[in-house]
Amino acid sequence: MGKKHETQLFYERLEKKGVSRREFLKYCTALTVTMGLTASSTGQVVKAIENAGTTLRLPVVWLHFAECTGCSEAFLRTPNVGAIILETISVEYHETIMAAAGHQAEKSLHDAVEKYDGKFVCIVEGAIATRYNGAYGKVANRTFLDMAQSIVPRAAAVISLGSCASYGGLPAAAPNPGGYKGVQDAIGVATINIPGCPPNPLNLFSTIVKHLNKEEIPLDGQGRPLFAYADTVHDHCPRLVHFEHDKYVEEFGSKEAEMGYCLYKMGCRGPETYNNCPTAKFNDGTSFPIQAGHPCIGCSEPGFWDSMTPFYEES
Ligand code: FSX
Ligand code: SF4
Ligand code: F3S
Repeated sequence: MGKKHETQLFYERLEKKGVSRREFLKYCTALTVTMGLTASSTGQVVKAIENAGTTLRLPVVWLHFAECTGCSEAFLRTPNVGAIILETISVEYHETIMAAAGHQAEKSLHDAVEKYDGKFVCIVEGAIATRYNGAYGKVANRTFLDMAQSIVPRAAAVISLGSCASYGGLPAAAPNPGGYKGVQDAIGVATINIPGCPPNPLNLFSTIVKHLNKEEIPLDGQGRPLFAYADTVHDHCPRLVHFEHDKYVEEFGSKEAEMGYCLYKMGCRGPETYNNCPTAKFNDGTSFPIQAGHPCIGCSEPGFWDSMTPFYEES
């Protein structure tokens, strides 16, 4: 089959999932911006995705450990981005969206790892119990720890999606009786971390596109891609003007202080949280917590359930 025909079929498949070619291009532009590239690079991004959607279909093994599945939800509830991701990669195993169950599902996992040994991308959601030989978390009577130790090192790249897989997240919150940890800490394999509770699907997709393009993905000291996590939420917050205003009013004691729109006094952790929420936004670029009136709770920072609480109190 000719390349041109393949590309046409790719767009037809997207169309069937409700994503028009025009919308596809719109998302490619959003991705390009998220990746910190100039608009002139959009063509390259389009090509990479087209290529992946036609000839390549990057094999992905998606593991679920201890988590709430909010990370999968975040991308499945962004239907167009979700559809494009699913047309670009080939998900060989994903407990939430696969049709197979029981022994059949276990066989799919085993077969995928054998068939794509050293070639698949492993996306992990959720933390891993490490105490008592991992007894606190199992799938199909196998501990998360054992699964991770045998599957993760065989991947070409490992993406820890969400704060649980990245740093332990909620399952690792004190007192953490099961000794939950993020993937890297639990098994000592380097991971690309895309934290957030939930993380932004655009950041996942941008990472996948960079991987497809064989680009280097510079990370910060916490394993997060710098294209998404170099700045704090506060740096680009739409309420920033009121933050300064608030400080000013505080100093001069005006009544307006209580009416300030900055959520700092409600415990906003934007100034200490690295994430691109104000620019990438969620739900197809609709909004993000602070825009919706909720303070940032620092959900992309390691150990935030312990270090950022009590929420709603000024730090
Ligand atoms: Fe954790 Fe994701 Fe928070 Fe939930 O899988 S990052 S609890 S949004 O679902 O892992
Ligand atoms: Fe900073 Fe939060 Fe205030 Fe925004 S709402 S300006 S992130 S403190
Ligand atoms: Fe999380 Fe704060 Fe963004 S709570 S979603 S990092 S605004």
